[in-house]
Amino acid sequence: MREVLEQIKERAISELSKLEDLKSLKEFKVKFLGKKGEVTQLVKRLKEVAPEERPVIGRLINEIKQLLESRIAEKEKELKELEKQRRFEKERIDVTLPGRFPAFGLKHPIVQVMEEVVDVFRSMGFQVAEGPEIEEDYYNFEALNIPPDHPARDMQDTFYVSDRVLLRTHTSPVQIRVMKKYPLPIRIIAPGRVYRRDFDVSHTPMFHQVEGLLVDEGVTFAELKGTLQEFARRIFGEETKVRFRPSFFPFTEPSAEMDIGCVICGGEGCRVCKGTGWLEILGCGMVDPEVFKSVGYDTEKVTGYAFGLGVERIAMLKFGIDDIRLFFENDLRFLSQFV
Ligand code: 2U9
Repeated sequence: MREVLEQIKERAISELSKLEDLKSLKEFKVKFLGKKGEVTQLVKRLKEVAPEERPVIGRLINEIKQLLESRIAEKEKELKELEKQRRFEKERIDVTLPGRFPAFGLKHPIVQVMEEVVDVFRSMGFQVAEGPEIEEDYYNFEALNIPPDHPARDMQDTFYVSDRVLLRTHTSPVQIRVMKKYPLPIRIIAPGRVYRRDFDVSHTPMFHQVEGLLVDEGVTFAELKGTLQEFARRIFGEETKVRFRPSFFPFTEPSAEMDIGCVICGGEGCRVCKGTGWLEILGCGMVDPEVFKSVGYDTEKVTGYAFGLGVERIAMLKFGIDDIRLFFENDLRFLSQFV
């Protein structure tokens, strides 16, 4: 029996020294000290031992049990430390590695140009005004001296929601709303999306406009010219030449279009300016008294000027782009060039 005890003790200690993780340590504990464990079983075999030897053997069994328990506790401490080290190794962070760069977004070129245009007019004292994109026929057409049979109202140009409701074809209705709501003087710009049934290299069914309106007593065409000339120089450069040509719009009288010296050929004549040396960039004029009548102004006293430009057209000229549709295809190879 003493030999058996000695063998179990030797084997247990040797097995214990080979353990490498807490799971096998737990199994080891069950194997030797568990209810059916090898050491525990020895107690049951005490019957086989001669009665006078039993106390000695019993003590020996207890000693082995205590020895194993203390060795197991030591081993457990050791393995816990080892597992902690292993986990640290696995979770190690190399703080000297170069960072991963997040993908930066940037503003759409149309937004960039629109903000630039808006900032120029804001610096000249204009305030930004906004209004609904789904408009009533009255604000979009009637109040702007565009009668029911006017070609601009044609189903071919306008997206109708119902008889009386449509997608605004310009931002002018914003300015009608402002004039009806606020006292004089009025000095506003109305940037925003507008909609027309049109689609080719220079037209998309949705595009962006910035319109301006200045109303007071004694406003002159000379002030309009000076303001727009300054605008052109701020957007296209100090040396930019401008010229005004007579035109017609239902809501302005007299009306004009402003050209700038061609930014592509410098006025020599090229494909973009069709050999003229000039590029049309906006329309403008003195607000037609008929428009003032619809908002209840005294047309004997009140005068004002207005202008309108297409943001996509300005962006195309600024960046030298010949197809408006590129702005709306959302191809990152195109968009990421406008940093
Ligand atoms: C009110 C009165 C008058 C705004 C104006 C234009 C001339 C014009 C075009 C530019 C290119 C439209 O986007 S485009 O196709 N606009 O030529 N717009 S005068 O006149 C107004 C606006 C509001 C109350």
